[in-house]
Amino acid sequence: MRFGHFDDVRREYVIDRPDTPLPWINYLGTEAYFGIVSNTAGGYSFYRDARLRRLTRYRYNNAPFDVGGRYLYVRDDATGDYWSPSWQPTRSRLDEYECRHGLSYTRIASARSGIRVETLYFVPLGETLEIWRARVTNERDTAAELSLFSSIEFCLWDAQDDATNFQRNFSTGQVEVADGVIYHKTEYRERRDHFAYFACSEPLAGFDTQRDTFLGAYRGWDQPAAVERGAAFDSIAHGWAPIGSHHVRLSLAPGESREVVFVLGYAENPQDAKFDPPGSQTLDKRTVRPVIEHWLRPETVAEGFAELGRHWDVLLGGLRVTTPDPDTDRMVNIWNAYQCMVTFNMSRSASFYESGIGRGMGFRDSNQDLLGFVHMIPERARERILDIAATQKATGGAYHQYQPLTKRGNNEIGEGFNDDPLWLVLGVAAYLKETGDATILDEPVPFDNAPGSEAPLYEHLRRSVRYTQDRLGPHGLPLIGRADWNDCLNLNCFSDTPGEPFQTTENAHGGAAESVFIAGQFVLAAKEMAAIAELRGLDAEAAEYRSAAEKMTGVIIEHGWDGAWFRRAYDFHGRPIGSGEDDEGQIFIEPQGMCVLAGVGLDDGLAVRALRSVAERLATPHGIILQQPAYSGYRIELGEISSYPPGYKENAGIFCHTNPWIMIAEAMVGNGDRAFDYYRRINPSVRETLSEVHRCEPYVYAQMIAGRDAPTHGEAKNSWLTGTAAWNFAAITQWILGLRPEAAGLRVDPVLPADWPGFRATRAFRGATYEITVRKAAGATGRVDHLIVDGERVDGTVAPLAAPGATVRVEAVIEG
Ligand code: BGC
Ligand code: IFM
Repeated sequence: MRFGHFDDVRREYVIDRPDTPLPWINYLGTEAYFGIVSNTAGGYSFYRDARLRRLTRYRYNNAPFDVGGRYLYVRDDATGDYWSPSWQPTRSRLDEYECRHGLSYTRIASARSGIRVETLYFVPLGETLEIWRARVTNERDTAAELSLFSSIEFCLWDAQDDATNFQRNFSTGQVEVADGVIYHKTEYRERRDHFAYFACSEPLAGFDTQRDTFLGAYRGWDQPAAVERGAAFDSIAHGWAPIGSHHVRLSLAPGESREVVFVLGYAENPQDAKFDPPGSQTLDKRTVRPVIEHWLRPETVAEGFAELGRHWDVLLGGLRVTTPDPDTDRMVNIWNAYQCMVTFNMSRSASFYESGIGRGMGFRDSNQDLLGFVHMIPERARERILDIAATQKATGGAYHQYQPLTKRGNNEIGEGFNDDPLWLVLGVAAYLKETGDATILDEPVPFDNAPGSEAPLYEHLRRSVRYTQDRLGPHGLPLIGRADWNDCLNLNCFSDTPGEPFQTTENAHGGAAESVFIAGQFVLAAKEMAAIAELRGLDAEAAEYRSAAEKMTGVIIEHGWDGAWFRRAYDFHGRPIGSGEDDEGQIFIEPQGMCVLAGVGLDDGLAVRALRSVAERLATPHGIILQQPAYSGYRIELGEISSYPPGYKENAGIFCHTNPWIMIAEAMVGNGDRAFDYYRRINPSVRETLSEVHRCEPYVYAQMIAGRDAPTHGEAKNSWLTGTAAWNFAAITQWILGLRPEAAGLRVDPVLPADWPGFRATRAFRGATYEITVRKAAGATGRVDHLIVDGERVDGTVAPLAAPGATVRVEAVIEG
């Protein structure tokens, strides 16, 4: 069952009924000002940091699930009938409804009783504000006397404090209303540096800024008193809950349309601003007034919106594919790339499942996100890498997260996830291959942001590798510390006394438990380091990295192989995890993926054997499960993984992030059919027809799909902010389609499904444009042997670097 359809030409997903199984959301903003918007206009906005600069208030885990947002109300002043054109919050019957989620904009259109309202929400490039453009049309054959009310609820900036510190918050809210603009100036009294504003292009019939006046006592957003009576109260908030609401009256002749523009924005005064007379609490509006006036003009809005579209043309234009599979094309060309940009901007901070409070930018996550967006915005990838590296400690260790506004490591969560440092190597390697910009390696970067501690980025990478080498456990495998990629595999948790709270053993090396996953990741990272060292002419060092990779490969084969698959880890007591020796958690997906990616077992058949075990034991029609059998009860020595009921999250859920590792591994062993089959099983566009089961948005990946042990097998959760986006993008574009950026050029080495006749692609790379055609004989399952580059034969599969601006034609044929 579907709740909408894809409009690939307009790059939109069109939702045609408001009651989707879950709110289906989109993101506004591309640079510094961001918003989340659902298909019924729910959501909130923030400037840079969803925790520290939250503009509008949103209550998570609400009932209904999604209430609070960018709401308009229309009132027929002749009858008193009123409704929300976005359905929520009044949920009145609508004669028509359509929500189009596009690239950084959302358009919600609906009609009731002959009044059509179409609202476009977007953030113009280069601005710290959002536009709501409401087009109200009278489709009746009589005149309509209407009222239009806007509404938002201001958050008192720090969203964590806003949600908890009511004894203070109920007395701090302050607003100012001047020339029809509502200013939210809580905190201005003390800091004088930031405020929000909410403006409207029409003359106001009234306004409200006090929530309880606008709504009325004991009423919610579905039934505001001001809307019901058809007149605002002109309330001025003092403490309690400041809101912004404009009241506009519209007289529309039959067939007449009117555009009303609302602008919600964030402003910062210059550091040295001394605008106010001392002691005055009046906002200085000189810098924002011209901005507001500019954006309230419909022509400016139209141009700003067109510019946003052009921005996306450029971003997405760098890689376009035409394959025999429309679901692949749609995801690669539009939605997967878009999701990669959103995860770049948000990391794991703000979605409808990540509160924007709990988690900042993840060290591990942000490095992996690079894989998905580096080709679109290499300059920002560079900046991101340097920000991340600056949070690294001198030991090579990494804070697990950092706050985007301060760019400082988060002390509350701290460090000790022992995979973290190695992701920096893999992120930088991806950047280097895409851009060829080796200068980044010489950039001075501090440790833990401490002034004076700067060392070249290359030194940070060295320390990342050394961090693992300095922390090896009893079998010579890397110590896992608090956890590795699997946050919930907490193997240093134990209690000697049953019934007592568990402790985390923190000795100098972070416990004794070891990770085969980190071992695989180390092999991969050490090989990347060897290549980077060679790039710098450090051949001896490169050789050391290669031999370290080889040695670790040996350790994996000796202690990490369980007979038919790679083991997952050893617990604190030295017992194998992910082994046939246990009756639960016998096989985990992560080491099968990561070890094969690193090349372990490729020559001796272990890789193929491990992948066969994955197919036999972990693959389901809804994707590949993280581990089997699920843990039936809590096991203190495994930690959080066993806290989930079977089938959810890390306890045998389909953790989508890991599936592309297996797709890549299958491609590496030359199995195109299976790689692509796995790709399709979790491809959201393919799953669109199962929307009543999948429940999350059909245009983006979710973190998890319930595994076969769950009663809701196939149900997705936690959409949008997941490493799944970047890794699937890498799996399909770099491994199945085989277009891999490398130091020497663009590799074209696809591993395709047998029944494909080939595909075409356009790939921007190092300033040149590669027009690629791959043809394949029917049923052939082999690999490309040589390329024809601009008419000349090139042995192997690397199309050499070309002059910037050049167009390079690459042809490849798979014959056997
Ligand atoms: C959280 C878990 C969660 C995991 C993955 C951890 O940091 O504690 O609840 O499952 O991250 O999202
Ligand atoms: O690897 C983690 C990621 O950093 C956050 N989400 C869950 C993953 C698996 O635990």
